[in-house]
Amino acid sequence: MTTFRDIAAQLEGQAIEVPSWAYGNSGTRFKVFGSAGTPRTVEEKIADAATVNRFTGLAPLVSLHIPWDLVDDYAALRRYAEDLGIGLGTINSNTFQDDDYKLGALTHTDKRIRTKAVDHHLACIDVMDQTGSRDLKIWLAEGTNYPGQGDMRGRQDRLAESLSTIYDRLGDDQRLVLEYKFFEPAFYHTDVPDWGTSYVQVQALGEKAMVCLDTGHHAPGTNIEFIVAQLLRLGRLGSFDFNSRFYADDDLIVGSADPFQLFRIMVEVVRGGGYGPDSDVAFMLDQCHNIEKKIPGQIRSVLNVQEMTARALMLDTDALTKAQEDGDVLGANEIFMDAFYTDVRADLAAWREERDWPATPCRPTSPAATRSRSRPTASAAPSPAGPENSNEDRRHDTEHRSRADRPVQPTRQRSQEHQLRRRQHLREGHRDRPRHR
Ligand code: RM4
Ligand code: MN
Repeated sequence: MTTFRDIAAQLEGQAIEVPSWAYGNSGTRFKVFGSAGTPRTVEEKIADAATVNRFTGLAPLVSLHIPWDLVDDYAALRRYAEDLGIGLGTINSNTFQDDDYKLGALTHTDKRIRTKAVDHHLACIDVMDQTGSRDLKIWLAEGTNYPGQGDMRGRQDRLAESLSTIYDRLGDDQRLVLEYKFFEPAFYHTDVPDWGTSYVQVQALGEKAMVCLDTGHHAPGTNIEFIVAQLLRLGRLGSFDFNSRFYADDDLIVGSADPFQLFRIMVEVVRGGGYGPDSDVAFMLDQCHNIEKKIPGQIRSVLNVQEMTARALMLDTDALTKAQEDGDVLGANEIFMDAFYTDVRADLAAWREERDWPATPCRPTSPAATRSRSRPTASAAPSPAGPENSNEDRRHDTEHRSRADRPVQPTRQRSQEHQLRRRQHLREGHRDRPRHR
């Protein structure tokens, strides 16, 4: 019987990348609800991401979106993030908010527009050179709404050509990850609708091109863990965009709609070598928090991933393999379910407390932690409900004093050193190891 103590060491190096856009205001197409303390600048988004990391020890990288996170000096932004104890992660391109791209970007029939879209990605790689980011993530809002509207085959060919120009610009330690999504904003056909299409496209590019799996981008009932298993088997699972959905792509908190699905995914990740120091898989959140508090929402999210990872690690794989090979259908399923039903929350909370990472999923700060510790920053001091976006200095957009100007009390030395090692490990992309298993 596996106990929490047996697997605790394996949780030590877990890293989940948080998206800068999770901290900004977002909404549905009906309404965007503003919230007090919402970041006004990239720096403030990074500061919020750093708060999530200080409370969880789980989020050492923040992913940026170009042009939403445009700044003049990315080297300075990198130093700013590093001073707050985190690094800059994946760079996300954007070819979905420009009139020119109404009928396509990388797939457009007009060479001028294709070149413009390719150039945007080359500019993103310039940013990566300065931020030290490993991954360029490409999600395309491309497709058609009506049968006959476009030549689907020709669009695939143009996509391949555009991607190959982008790929050629990548540095040795950089990667391209191609995300797929089965519908929206196009509703008849999508140019990269599924893992198979993404796989075919990245396979043609070379070893530095991988598939990005966004958990929200599948039709209801899709067996996502099978896709995880297949992509790991093929050596092409580059990254996750974690989130939850009930119907369409709604970017809700990962592990909230179906924690069992997240567990099943993590089981296949562990099974396929996608977890741990030898893995190159990036675990990212792609979420928005429209009605809930954003920093606690992100904390809840990374802790959900940690919790399901712990449960997946507790699966008794020897017993499971034996039951599978014995043809013991019910026994195998019971072993699987036993791991899922093992409640690790108290063990995890105690484990985090030992590391000065006091967040718990329901109460970002445990009562014990509140009594015994001073908080990392005055502005991040948790209210009874936990750390929030309630910084006085951000309450009014007209007031320009930035929270970033405030001194940040460093995390405990041990945590910081650990984080630095982990960030370096992530950046290096495990260069010396073979990319494929
Ligand atoms: C897409 C996809 C991408 C995200 C855009 C804004 O649905 O999930 O990852 O960057 O939305
Ligand atoms: Mn995504």
